[in-house]
Amino acid sequence: MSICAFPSELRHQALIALGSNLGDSKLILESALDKLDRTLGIKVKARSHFYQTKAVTLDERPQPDYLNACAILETTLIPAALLRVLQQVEQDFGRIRHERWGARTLDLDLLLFDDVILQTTDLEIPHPRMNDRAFVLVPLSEIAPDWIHPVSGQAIAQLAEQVERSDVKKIEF
Ligand code: A4P
Ligand code: MG
Repeated sequence: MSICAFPSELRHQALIALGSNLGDSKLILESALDKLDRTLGIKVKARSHFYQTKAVTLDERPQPDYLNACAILETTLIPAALLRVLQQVEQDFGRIRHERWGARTLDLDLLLFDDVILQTTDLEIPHPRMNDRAFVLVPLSEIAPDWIHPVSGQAIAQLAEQVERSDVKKIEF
């Protein structure tokens, strides 16, 4: 008998972050959301505006601004399977992993999954850096302000109030 902590027939809610700072970022983010919505076992229930954000980098080398957004997914997939789909979509849009935090056509991060807390070699939920990042929390608070972060116990709207947001600008397309 196999034991599965996430029965696949149940619908789960997942929050994801999208980022791009190479290529036609607006087209890439819109197409990625379309592709996810057409994937078996995934529906995009809500998406934020797009935001132009200053790149957060590991060193002093300049990078183009990012376009960032967040989305709520409804899914029958377990977290590991959802991560594999996100990574496949990144690759479909030409993501090449050169260096950590390097410029990229598409980055898809799994932020939260129901109220799951999970740490494996490939996947950590909640995303470990989300609470420090205005480029995540500002779009996320548009679509999921009342979602409670299962580790900090704070709502997304509260977390968003605690970050400096001057480098995050809403884009009206
Ligand atoms: N991984 C573990 N947990 C997760 C998760 N919850 N979601 C693993 C997604 N991936 C997760 O990711 C590295 C590994 O993390 C994966 O193999 C996966 O198994 P990656 O996408 O290959 O590399 P990365 O994105 O360069 O590294 P990292 O550390 O995930 O970077 P972040 O935290 O995603 O930050 N500035 C602005 N303004 N906007 C941005 O979007 N993004 C980054 C990347 C840096 N600066 C930015 C932005
Ligand atoms: Mg990433």
